[in-house]
Amino acid sequence: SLPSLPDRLKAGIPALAAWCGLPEPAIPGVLAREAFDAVVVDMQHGAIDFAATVRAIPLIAAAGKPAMVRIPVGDFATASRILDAGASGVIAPMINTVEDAYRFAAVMKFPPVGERSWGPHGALSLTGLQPAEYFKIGNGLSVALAMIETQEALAIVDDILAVPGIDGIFIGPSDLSIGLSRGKELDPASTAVDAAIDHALARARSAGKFAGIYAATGDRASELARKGFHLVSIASDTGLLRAGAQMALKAARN
Ligand code: 3PY
Ligand code: MG
Repeated sequence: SLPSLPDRLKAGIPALAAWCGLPEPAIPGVLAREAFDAVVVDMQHGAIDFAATVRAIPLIAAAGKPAMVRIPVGDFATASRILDAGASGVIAPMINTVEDAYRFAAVMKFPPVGERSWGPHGALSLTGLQPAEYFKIGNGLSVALAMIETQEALAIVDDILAVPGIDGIFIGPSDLSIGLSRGKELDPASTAVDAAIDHALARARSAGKFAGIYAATGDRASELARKGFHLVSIASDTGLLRAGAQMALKAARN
């Protein structure tokens, strides 16, 4: 059976996720065996395609970890297919209007909440559930996280959080930094971004929904986790490879 991502996010200890974009399903499979609480496959900025993402999901699940996928901007049809494959969560980038949030929720949840179409073949084999059972509890098995990463989204974060079927938000500090500075800088830990992060986190918590955020390093993740996030991503596959290579080279040349 699949580990429950909603239960893990409610645990009171932030879930720490690996972030993978290299076009090879074995990489999330390998990282899932480390002490991460979840693994995210990034189809927005990663080079990984749909077929490889779908192959990564059972590898992550086999390590006992929930698989999450970030879809490309506006590619809501893919969100549904990712759930069919057995993912436990989908992160949708650039949710900037209430309409975007409704469209995302629609593909993530079966009626009466949304309009998700039936066909969860991979999810049935991973969960071991019968179709009728999966239909009954499916909406609660996975989480829909709407990315808040623009000034527009920040201004309507309460409205996005209020959309039925949206389980929470996921903050993108880099795009937020670009947006809040009106294109003048990229500083995902600026004072302005930090204020926006605190605001969005507080709104999500007061709505009783989940809040996640992207961190590029373990140190930043530790700072953000202490603020009360349910989910913090740390360390991309590329970043880990480069850091590991640099560490080994440094040691070898010492
Ligand atoms: C951002 O910081 O904008 C993100 O989308 C995280 O990858
Ligand atoms: Mg972004």
